[in-house]
Amino acid sequence: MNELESLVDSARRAFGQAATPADLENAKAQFLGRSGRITEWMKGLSALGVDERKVQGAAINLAKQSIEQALQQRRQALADADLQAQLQAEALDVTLPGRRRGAGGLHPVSLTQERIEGIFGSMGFDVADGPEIETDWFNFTALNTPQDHPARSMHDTFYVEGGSAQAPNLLRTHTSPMQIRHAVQHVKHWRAVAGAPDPADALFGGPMPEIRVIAPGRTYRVDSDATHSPMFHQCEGLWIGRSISFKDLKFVFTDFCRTFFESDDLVLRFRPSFFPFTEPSAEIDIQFSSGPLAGRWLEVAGSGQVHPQVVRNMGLDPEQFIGFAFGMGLDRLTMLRYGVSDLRLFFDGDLRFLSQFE
Ligand code: 2U9
Repeated sequence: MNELESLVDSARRAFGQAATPADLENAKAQFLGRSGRITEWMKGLSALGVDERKVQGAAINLAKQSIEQALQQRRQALADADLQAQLQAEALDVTLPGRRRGAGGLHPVSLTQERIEGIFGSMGFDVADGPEIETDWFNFTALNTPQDHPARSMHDTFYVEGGSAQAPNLLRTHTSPMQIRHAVQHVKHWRAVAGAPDPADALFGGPMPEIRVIAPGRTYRVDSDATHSPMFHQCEGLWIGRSISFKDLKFVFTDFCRTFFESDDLVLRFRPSFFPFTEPSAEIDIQFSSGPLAGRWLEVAGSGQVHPQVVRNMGLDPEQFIGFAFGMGLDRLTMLRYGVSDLRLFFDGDLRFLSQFE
């Protein structure tokens, strides 16, 4: 091996030992740089005669080309290794299960509503759903709530555009208007089936089926604190027939509460009260015998025998048709069932809270 060949050989080895592109560029400078080994050889040419210079010059050029080729190969090898390392580091495991979006779930108040619909459905109640913007007639007048009743005041009721000064439109303050709508439809329907005029008793060519309905849904009042929200949820119930009495109310509501709270030894207390649409009226309290709320009386609903004027407003004769009604707050029932202490949690939309009910 002559000297130039061993120079190429040592360049190849130096390049091979360079572990990074920076090392490689340093090694390159030793051989191809301005004061590198090849440049030294070139400088040596000037001392030679013409013929010898030609031969030696060609040999140096060949050596230079070999070194440049070795450099290029090493550069490529380092770049390839770098790419491989990068690919390795970013490797995807295509066998891993994908990250899915959560399937979502029902809001706790909706869970309560579905549960209530199921329980009353099993007792033969229809479920009525209808407008949240109501007329003064269905929200107040038909429910025997007189013009000057405090519940109509601007402080309680959200009034909306439409209607007249005497009969404004409003956001329903309870779901009872839906029950009036349902009852009126029911009576009209069975009158049409019977094809007969009044009086109601003789109409139906057989008895008119009883009115048995619940109306769950959103309701609105001007009120906002830890236990009141301007939008809240109610479920009201109505059972009208020829001899539906307070004892039926007691049986139905006791059965409902025991099923809803999954507690067979839960007891009820009916406390005299007043509502314009029922007479007599009662608040309903419940008491658990075990669990965190055991021994305390908790108010869960209002109720009563439907006022004769309200029966008349359904298109029925109160001498012949009678029954009971009740109303309860779905938000409060949900708080009691799940032990939630602040009503506002239901409406903040915080998934850390809501996802616990999925
Ligand atoms: C018709 C006739 C009568 C529904 C009733 C209550 C008593 C009552 C409140 C309980 C909690 C509303 O959400 S709450 O504040 N409701 O106390 N509601 S009797 O009476 C009716 C309904 C429809 C045709």
